[in-house]
Amino acid sequence: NSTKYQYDLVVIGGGSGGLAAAKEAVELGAKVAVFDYVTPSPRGSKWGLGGTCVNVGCIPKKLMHQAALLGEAIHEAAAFGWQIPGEPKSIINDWDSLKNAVQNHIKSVNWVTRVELRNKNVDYINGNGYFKDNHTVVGVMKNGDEKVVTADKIIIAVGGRPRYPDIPGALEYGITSDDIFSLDHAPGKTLIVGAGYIGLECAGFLNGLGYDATIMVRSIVLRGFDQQMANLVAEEMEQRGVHFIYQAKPKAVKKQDDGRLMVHWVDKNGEMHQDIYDTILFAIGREALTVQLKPENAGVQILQENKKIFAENEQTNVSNIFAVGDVLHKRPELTPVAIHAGKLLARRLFGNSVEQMDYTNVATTVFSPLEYGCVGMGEEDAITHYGKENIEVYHAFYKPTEFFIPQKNMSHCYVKVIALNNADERIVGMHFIGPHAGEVIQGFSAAIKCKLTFPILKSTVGIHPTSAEEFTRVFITKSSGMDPTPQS
Ligand code: FAD
Ligand code: NA7
Repeated sequence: NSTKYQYDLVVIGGGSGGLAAAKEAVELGAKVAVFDYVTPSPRGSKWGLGGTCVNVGCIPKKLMHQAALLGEAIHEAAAFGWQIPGEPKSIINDWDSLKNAVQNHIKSVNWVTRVELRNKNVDYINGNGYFKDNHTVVGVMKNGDEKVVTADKIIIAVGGRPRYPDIPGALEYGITSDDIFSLDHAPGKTLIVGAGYIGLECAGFLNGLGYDATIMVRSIVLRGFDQQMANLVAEEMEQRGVHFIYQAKPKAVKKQDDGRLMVHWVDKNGEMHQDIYDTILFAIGREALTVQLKPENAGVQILQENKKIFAENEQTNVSNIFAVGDVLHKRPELTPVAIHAGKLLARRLFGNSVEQMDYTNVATTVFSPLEYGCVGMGEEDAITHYGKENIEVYHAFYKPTEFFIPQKNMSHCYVKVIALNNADERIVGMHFIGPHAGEVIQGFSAAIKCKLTFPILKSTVGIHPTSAEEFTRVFITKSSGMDPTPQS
């Protein structure tokens, strides 16, 4: 332990990445403090320790997605012989119960997290941290007091918060993912602005819960993802009743006398439109919380374009200051990425490890009503990277067994495998749309790490009857022009 400073390590930000790094460092004998502070959202939402994922991200999102899937299951159950008392409702009766159940789960996680830090002897400081110099962090506490600590090493893990568009009424009347999971009234007819994965997921569960949901798309759906898959996800959502307004930008939000919101928007031809909603949710991307850190006091450089930090091997331009998680430039904004990078960084700093984080081939899933999981490259990226002539795309539409009896729409259940067409036929991308996509794709991401090739995939015996087995059966190449729809 260094004696020059109070702590060996101070972590600013108690979310996925920061907590993982802090817990690992303390296990390795370091003296550690974590600052975590949540500035209330413009609508006043606030939450406890644990960061975005636990409080306003992955966890509440997955729970609301699950609530929506259950609504779907109730309707299907009758086809399987279940007698459901009364008419199945097409809208959730009780938003409050759902919201409270979700919030209670979150509060229990907040509490467990605090206890865990205490048990591990990590000092938790509920203060808004900023740099005084490259070894000193000041935390502004709720009552305005300042707590000053010094540390040998500092990790920035402050994550980000949703952005608002710069249009009249947006900040005043709009909400974001920071508010939806704790909303104290049912959202009603909702406009979701932004067609990234957060926008799609929110629209998907709101529609599944029975609320009228519309997505306003500025350009394309799911930028950065394989566009064929993205469009299949959107088509399926549209068939389930989500409305899409394409090529449009919001211009103003006004509150009417009856409390509802009038949204004005402009289409690609410059024509103005308007409609009335109960809720408007902005999901137009997130902003890293770096400026508030006063990084200039420590000499830490942030990128002008997006306020993120470029940190090769998680080390910033200041040698004793590091960064993990969503604040990192050009790294996937995902919880397991932040956790893994945080752990490995702590092991390098305090445990003589040399293992670096591998940010390639990280699997992810969009929890849209029909889920989309993928690992590796999309078709467009593979073509750009390897050239169209050097890849082969295998694909198939398929029919999940559990969809037959309730006669669910199967037209968007689809798998795609992208492989190199050289000697070893290494697989560079796998894409799956269907039920439980995350569960399906996780194992394949380990296979890709083991350099999975197309012949090995073909020689893998499937598990019948599952949707995942479709990956082992895929044989139709796009270049053959053969019909990829099931022939039986
Ligand atoms: P965070 O978890 O955001 O933690 C940062 C913490 O630092 C916060 O508590 C913040 O309040 C605090 N803080 C900020 N500034 C300061 C300061 N100056 N002083 C003290 N404390 C400060 N990822 C997935 O892998 N799967 C998903 O399904 C998924 N779904 C998501 C759904 C939504 C709606 C959202 C918004 C995100 C989702 N994510 C998902 C992304 C995931 O939540 C993030 O990638 C992850 O939380 C990033 O972790 P982090 O440690 O970088 O930051
Ligand atoms: P993303 O993935 O950055 O997507 C933002 C979406 O919002 C995207 O469809 C954008 O369209 C759209 N957008 C951005 N700015 C505007 C404005 N001003 N008006 C209308 N629409 C806009 O953000 P998410 O919130 O889904 O996710 C945030 C991150 O969390 C994401 O990077 C994940 O990795 C984790 P565009 O395609 O730019 O035209």
